[in-house]
Amino acid sequence: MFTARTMSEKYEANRSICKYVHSTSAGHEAIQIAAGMLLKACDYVSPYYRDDSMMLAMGYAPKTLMLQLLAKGDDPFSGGRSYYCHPSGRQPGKPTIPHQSSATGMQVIPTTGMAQGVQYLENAGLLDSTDKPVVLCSLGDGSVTEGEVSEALQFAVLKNLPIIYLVQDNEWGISVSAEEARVMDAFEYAAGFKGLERIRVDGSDFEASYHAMESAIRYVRSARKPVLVHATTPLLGHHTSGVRKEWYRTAEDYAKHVSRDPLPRLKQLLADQSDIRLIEEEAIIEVNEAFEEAVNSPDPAISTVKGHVFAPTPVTEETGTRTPAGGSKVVMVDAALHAIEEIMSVYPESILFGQDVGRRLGGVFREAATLAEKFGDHRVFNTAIQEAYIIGSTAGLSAVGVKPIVEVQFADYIYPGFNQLVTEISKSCYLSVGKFPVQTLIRIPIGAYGGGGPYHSGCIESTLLTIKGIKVCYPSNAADLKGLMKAAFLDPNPVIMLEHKGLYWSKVPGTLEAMTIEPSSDYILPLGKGNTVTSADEGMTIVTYGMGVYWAKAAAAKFPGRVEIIDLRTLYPLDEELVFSSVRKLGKCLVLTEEQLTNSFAESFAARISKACFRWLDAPVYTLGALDLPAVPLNMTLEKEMLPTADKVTECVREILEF
Ligand SMILES: Cc1ncc(C[n+]2csc(CCOP(=O)(O)OP(=O)(O)O)c2C)c(N)n1
Repeated sequence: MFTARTMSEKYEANRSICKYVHSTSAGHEAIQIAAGMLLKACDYVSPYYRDDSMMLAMGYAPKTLMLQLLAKGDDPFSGGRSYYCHPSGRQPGKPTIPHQSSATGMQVIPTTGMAQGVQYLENAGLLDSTDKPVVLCSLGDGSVTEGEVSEALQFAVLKNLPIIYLVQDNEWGISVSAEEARVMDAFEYAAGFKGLERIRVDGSDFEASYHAMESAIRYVRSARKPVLVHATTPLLGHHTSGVRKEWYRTAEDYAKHVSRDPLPRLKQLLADQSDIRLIEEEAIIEVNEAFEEAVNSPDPAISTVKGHVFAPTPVTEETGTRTPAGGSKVVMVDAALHAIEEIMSVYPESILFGQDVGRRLGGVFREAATLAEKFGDHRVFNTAIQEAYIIGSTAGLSAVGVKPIVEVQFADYIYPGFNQLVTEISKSCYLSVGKFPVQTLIRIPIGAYGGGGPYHSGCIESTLLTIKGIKVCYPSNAADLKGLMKAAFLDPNPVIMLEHKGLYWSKVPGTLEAMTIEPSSDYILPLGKGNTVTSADEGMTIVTYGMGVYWAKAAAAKFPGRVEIIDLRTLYPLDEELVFSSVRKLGKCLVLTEEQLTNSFAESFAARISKACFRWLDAPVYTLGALDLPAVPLNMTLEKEMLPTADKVTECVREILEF
């Protein structure tokens, strides 16, 4: 405790050196040290940004923490990419810590996902630990009021997950006081989650904290059920080095907190037993030396800046049999279903969940039908309407070694889960310098057809493609979907599979070719390889994907031999070379999308094509997409008016060819 406090004071005394924003545990030490001491190497923990005492108690050296404080190259957590006390680690002999973001409360879903993963592995006999792991999720009281926290708590009690939620309540959320933010504290709030055991403790009293954490951890380790520990603590430091306490706290408030300082209390407790002065002197020497070494440690090499956006994927070549002799045709929805079935029969660590994908319905498009019967309800199951949990939990599942496949029911409903995708999943690999890539496969039915209406027909690819650190597939036929699904599953990174509902059954006129001979179970199609659907020696290129492929084919039929169609199949990574070489050959190009056009992926790619192919172009690079409306209208005539059609594409192609 004294070491932690000395570190905090050292940082404060050296503000010009400690220039990156940081928070310290000053005031919170007792409960954090108790928690850190009691965790075992088999456990999992998400410390929050104020948990440096917990880190010390788990055995991390002051210097290790200081390397991150100063954003140094040797910072083992993030290589100088993230703030103080944003750890991540898989160190032998210590609990596993997945990537920690700065977003308050957002770690609660991924951390609950870890407990879900532990439970799955344990029940499936796949856990490689003789001890029963527990998961600890640490957070401040100000974060408990966030919506996503309730999704996680609900899931934890529903499934009886082995997790301890440790809420450190200092009654402040920066300058927002407890009275301003809530009518109940975390302990009272937890009472609403049936089955969540609760413990209230004075988190500034080390003995009481130790006993509380010990009983919480013992309970979770044996009962395999969740518990919430509500620890009251004073806040003795600043909110962060950048948001100073004197800006928003009164002298009376601060004095009240100081009167509950855990350090003098612990000293009093140990007065007869230890030579406290000696311990303190040693701590001061250690902190000073560590600080000096950390200060003198080199900054990260500039060349590291682009590293670890993704973990390397083992799938780089197209392999297996795409068109088996004597094979039969399959519609896209069944190709997807069969791909998942084949994956799940080979990988016992794979699970599938989402709304309505369980036994009763097997997906609202029957895209998961029969899977629960085949693999059991523990591997294929329904969730509540919790897109944040469905997406965000996969970060935790992946961290413990489960391979999740999840589904968002309609593309329009990605948004409640979007935060987890951006905040937690996309950044995990980069900010943990490759230690925690998130292996997740997120299936999302997408697109419009025949009166699907608003909220059920939207496209989201441009929004997704603004996120760095995820991959996005958008296949247009059954064989591609099946092959890409396999590659996506084997990819150690987050992959989103956009599955066009209008192509699922080839019922939309002109989309029969979305049905293909079903590839063999060994067929794998790597991400990032486009397909030349029709070739031409003169004329123009249409670059498209998804439903656009069928509009393009219908239009191309009117200009035989003059239109080369490239189906991108994957939007990130993108087969730019295939596109550029086609456009350089033909000199004219249309980028066609189902999305509203302005500021879309299509527009941005068109600009890149213009730049890369400028000297070969005989016309501007055209784009065609939907009208810029906020939603796809329900009425089918209006829908048709909004979206591209084969006729609209034909007109555009004529104009380009005549240019
Ligand atoms: C989602 C999100 N919104 C806002 C912030 C900015 N912010 C950082 S810390 C903080 C207060 C958090 O309070 P609490 O959870 O009680 O933790 P404490 O800092 O008091 O220990 C806020 C609003 C953030 N990091 N994340």
